[in-house]
Amino acid sequence: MKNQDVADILERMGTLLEIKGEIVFKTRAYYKAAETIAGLPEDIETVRKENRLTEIPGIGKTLAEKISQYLDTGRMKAYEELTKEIPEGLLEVVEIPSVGPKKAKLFFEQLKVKNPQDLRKAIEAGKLAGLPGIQEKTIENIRRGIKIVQQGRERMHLGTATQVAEEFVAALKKLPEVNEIVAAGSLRRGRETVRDIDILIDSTNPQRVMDVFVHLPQVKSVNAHGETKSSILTQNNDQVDIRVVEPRSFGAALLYFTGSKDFNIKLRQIAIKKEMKVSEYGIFFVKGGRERMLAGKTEADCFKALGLPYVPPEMREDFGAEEFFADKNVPALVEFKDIQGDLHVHSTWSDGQNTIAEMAHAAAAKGYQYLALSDHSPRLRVAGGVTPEDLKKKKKEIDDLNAGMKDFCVLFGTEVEIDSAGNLDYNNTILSAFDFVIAAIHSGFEQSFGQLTKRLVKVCQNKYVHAIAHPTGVHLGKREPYHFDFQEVCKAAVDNNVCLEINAFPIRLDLNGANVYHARKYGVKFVVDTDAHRVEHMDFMKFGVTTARRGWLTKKDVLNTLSYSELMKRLRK
Ligand code: DGT
Ligand code: CA
Repeated sequence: MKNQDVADILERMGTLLEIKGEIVFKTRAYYKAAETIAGLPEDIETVRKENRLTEIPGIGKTLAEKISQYLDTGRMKAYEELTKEIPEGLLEVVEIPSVGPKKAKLFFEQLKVKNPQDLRKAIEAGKLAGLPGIQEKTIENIRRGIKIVQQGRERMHLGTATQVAEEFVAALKKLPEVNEIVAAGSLRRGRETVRDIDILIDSTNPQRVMDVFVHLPQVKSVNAHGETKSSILTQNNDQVDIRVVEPRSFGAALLYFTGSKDFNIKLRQIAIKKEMKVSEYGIFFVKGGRERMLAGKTEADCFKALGLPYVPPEMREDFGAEEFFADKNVPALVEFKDIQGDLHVHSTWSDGQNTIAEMAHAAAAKGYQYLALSDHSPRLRVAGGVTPEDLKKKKKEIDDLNAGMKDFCVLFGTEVEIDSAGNLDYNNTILSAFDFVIAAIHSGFEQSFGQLTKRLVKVCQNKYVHAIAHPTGVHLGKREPYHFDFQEVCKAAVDNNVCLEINAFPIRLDLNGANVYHARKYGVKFVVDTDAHRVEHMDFMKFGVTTARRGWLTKKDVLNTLSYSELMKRLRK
């Protein structure tokens, strides 16, 4: 399907036109078309073949011609013409936090900035100071933004890493020479971002595995092609390393290459005390310069040989390690199968792409018992928040739908905006009508530490609020978390019976594993939600569960592991 490719080029076209200074009407048309095509439930090429492009809302004759040209030739003439005028590198400038199209236009026109490197140089040379509307603080924010983007480029989201790894694992698994194959490293630990993918293989014919690997179609360049180790870059510049090991060492190698480095160091310290040695080849008993192999075939054998219980990969981080090695207690971590529903998804009532019915049927098909349609409130204008009048219609739609569904219930929810003073966007009468209220900050991130803390504490004290959405506001690789007193907010959440969200959307993963680990110690309870804006996004739940496990959560720490009836009892505060 080329839907996403078409959406991407239209989106880029819109941005370039915006930098050029085109009227909003025109740029908006490109953005809108991009969004519609990205969410199109059928293949755009089929639509094109059947001459139905102009039947797509927002696609007129001219746009349809451009799309057809792109589908036929892989190029769009209008786009290429435009990039002669407005350099493509500006698309990256726009992506830098605190920049956006208006400032990109200003820097391009006044300073001939054509890409992020130019912008960095201009900042270093002090050229931004004095430009209209550019304060000292703006320059500082842009400088930080450039750094965040750079770091973001060095690390993939867990979502991307999972997808890339799955492709390589599937391709290599087909080889009869491959016995076992596992993606290790930070990906196996479920870390929020991943620098490179480390794949471990048990095979009797390493040479053949290496040869097939470096010639896979996903490979753009080969960094190393050895007898048992190879490293490549994908077409998207993601690094994938593979290693072939002997069956008798597979478990030890998996343990070693899963890491984390800190966890490995702690294991080694334990081993030394027991006159043992841990390496990627096995666990050895060491005495008088002689070594005897104790374990290595499986990870479980290795832990056992060290006198330790099996530690799930998600727990092998530096946070929590002290606690684990002190009392060697491994809690029964929450599992994907424990999740009974999703409490934060959107529909066409706000900025979602699917109707309530489409979302509900997809959730029911996953085996969930419930789904809360938590659409935005009006204050978030870009997301088309639901007005109080429309809420009545939305409620009616939900009631009608529920009447026709068996063993499944749609909850009437909202993701309500928190204003700069910590007040909510709906009044208490309206709020009291919802089954589920999750409160969220989408603006005013620049407030002081004290203000943000007060704002979040105040929200916890509102008796209609059940949870706080994406509590730190982080956008991985794009925006840093906002700063507030985490402990203070956790305490307020516990005191007022408010959950903190683990938002499973891969660019968020907010709270992250470390946050969750600490919040749990303060007694916080959690909801794990996907923030889905269309049906497929509900698959992100697995990343949320991984994050919950990284924070050592058990089933009872997570609200949406409750059955429908237990959940409803808990929601009536
Ligand atoms: P990443 O790739 O930065 O997201 O994180 P990891 O954890 O995948 O790190 P990576 O790819 O450098 O190495 C994979 C694993 O190999 C790592 O988690 C632990 C192990 N490892 C790598 N270098 C060392 C080392 O110098 N000492 C020890 N003990 N273990 C190491
Ligand atoms: Ca890695």
